[in-house]
Amino acid sequence: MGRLILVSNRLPVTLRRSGDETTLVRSVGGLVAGLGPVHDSEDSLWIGSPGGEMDDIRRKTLEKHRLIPVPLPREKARRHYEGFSNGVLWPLFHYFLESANFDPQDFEAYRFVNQCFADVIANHAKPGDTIWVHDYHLMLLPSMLRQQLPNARIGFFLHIPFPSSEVFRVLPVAETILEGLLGADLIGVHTYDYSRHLGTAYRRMLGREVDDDAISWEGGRCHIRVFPLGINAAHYAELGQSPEVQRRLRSWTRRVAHRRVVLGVDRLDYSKGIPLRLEAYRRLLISEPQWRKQVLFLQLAVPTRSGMPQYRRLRQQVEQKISHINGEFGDPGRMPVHYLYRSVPEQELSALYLLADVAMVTPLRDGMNLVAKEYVASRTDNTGVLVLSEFAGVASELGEALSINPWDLDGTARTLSRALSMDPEEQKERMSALRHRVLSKDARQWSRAFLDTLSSFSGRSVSASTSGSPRGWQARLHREFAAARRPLIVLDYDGTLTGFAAEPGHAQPDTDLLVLLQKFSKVRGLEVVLLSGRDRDTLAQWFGHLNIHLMAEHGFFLRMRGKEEWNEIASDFDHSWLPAVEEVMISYLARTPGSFIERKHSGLAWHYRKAEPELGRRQGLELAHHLTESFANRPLRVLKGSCVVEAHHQGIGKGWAYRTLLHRLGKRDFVLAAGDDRTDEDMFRAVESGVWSIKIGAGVTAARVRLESPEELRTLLALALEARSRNQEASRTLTAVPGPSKADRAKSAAVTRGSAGPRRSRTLGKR
Ligand code: GDG
Repeated sequence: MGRLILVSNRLPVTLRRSGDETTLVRSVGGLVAGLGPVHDSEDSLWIGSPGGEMDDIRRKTLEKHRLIPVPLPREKARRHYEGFSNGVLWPLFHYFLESANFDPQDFEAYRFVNQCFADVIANHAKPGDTIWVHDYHLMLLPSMLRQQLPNARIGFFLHIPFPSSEVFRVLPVAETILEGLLGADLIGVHTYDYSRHLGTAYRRMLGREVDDDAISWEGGRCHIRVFPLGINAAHYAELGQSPEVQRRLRSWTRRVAHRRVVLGVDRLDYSKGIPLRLEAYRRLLISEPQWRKQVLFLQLAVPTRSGMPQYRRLRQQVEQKISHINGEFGDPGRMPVHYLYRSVPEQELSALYLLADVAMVTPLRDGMNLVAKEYVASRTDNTGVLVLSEFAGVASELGEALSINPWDLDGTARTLSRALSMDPEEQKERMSALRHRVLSKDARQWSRAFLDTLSSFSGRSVSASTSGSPRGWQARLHREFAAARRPLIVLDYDGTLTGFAAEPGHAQPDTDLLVLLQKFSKVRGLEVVLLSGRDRDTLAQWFGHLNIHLMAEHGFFLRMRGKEEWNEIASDFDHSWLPAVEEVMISYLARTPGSFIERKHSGLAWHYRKAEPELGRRQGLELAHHLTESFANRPLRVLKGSCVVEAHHQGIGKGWAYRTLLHRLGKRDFVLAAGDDRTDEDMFRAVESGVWSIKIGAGVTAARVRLESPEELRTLLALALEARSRNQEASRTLTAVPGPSKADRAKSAAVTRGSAGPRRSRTLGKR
């Protein structure tokens, strides 16, 4: 088992130096609250910038706690943190479009810092380690890491919202950010909305298909999943009972002198909605004056990003608002708002959670918000009311809270009044339901769920050619091919032997491919079949001069090598549904600019790869649904491929074609079958064990092995050919040495009979 490498922009501590002594103080914030317990209990390293000067003593102190600093030049670090991360991504992702100030130099620093992280991580990572990158400061890092560590297991978690793609696309470097994330095997977010937004951004901005919540790209598959962060709820419940917290609670209870307490706890950030919350409270005091002497609003605001002008302005604004309210409604010794601008120890926070009759968690936007969960976890006696903004990620989990829209000031004031007057029965009912939810999923479960999912995906998304022992299977395949007497090679064309072109007609074979196929066509005993979804004319035009078999329209037509005519493999199909399906497709053509229909003898295909991606995808889904439902009683099969919806006769498919082919060609002692998309999966499922079924590209597959690209397949084929000619050369010169042993031949022949047999075959050339 490898180690876990946690990566965040800042290390979770601040170093304090007094005299000779260096101590660590844990930082405050949601990310540290979520990951701290993971680091405490795992064999992990945590890599991040130390946020200050570094020397040997500091470095050693950090290393004792398994913390690895990433040294950053000061100006780059400032532009990365204040400039791009918190000056652009933070406001934009929280829907403060006008506060986002994009400066290309800041983005350059962002890129630079992400690269510094990649270099430090690459120096520390060992094979088998899991790298888990956190948050918006490091969104280019997954792909940078993938370049340096192609086989690494890489996860990414975004702690803040991912906005609607309509907002995200405002960002001039939005595409680069999306590309930067693709290097991760798994991207985690807090809510379904964020995952949907992210998927839409990939579709609309990069034109990527998002299939089964995953994006396939040239180097692998990147999954998007929802993992709502939890807290260590048992800890909060216990902490509240400790003598220290109880002492602090008594002291506060004396100070509030029988008033009801409304609590706000936030980093002093504009996303948290503190000024509007205060204004709503003010409106309550105006509209329901009886509360003026009975309520204390206690706002704990933790200093954050105080170097940035926006945050300094926010502080002024909040403090002015508070003095305004206190001036308007306060008496000496009895102010309606009590304000703490500092970070307090955990015991103090716990005492405040216990003290508060009402907690107001009213952000304008928040990725999750852990304060809401901490308040709930602390209320072991099921009293207290949570007032919660509908714009916090946590709102999707905590339905029993009193929900508010923070912009609706009067509505919020009314809800606050309702919270203050709620009878104990209703409080108990709501709070116990909330507690049940918060206690059922803690931070440990969250990290477990993420890491388990990551390990289940990263195995599949790494291609077989780069995982395990790549040379192992390829060398074995070559040996078996070299020794086979009656080999068969079945190849799909588009996406398998060549890449995709925007126009199907533009994907003609290049000379290299034709030369390669020509060489194969001359190998004695070998049968080569091109099994494609394309029509007869195209295949005949491109490959008709080669001495190989051609199968068109997924095997509906067969042209045996050396022959001119095509045969319909089965002629008793009912085609009467074709005109009606075509009519439906024409209606989709009309409302989807850029789409087109391909007419084949055995069916129809509606392509949308040139349409606006999101529109094409939606129409494609709708068309597939429409055809499946409307023609349920007809013998047709609807297939949704990559930017295409196909309707063809039921029963026709590459699996069926493969079986028919074997029947015609007779038993084979070696079979290689390669393809890249869903139609080829039919064939992969139909082949016997022992067959070399090869999936080209990413995605879940039934094939035995995987290669990344058509180029890799071509290389594999060329080397197989070489191995075979070497073998024949050797058997000519070493006439005294017998051919493959009887036993080997028997094993090889078993391939097409459905028995795996031992995979290794001996060859003359290798002896
Ligand atoms: C980001 C996202 C997401 C606060 N004051 C003190 C103190 N805290 C602790 C709280 C809580 C944490 O800080 C704040 O977490 P939040 O989740 O509320 O907010 P962010 O810092 O903005 O966190 C957020 C989070 O990441 C996790 O993914 O939920 O949406 O914005 O744990 O208890 N802790 C101490 N003293 C304080 O004065 N000790």
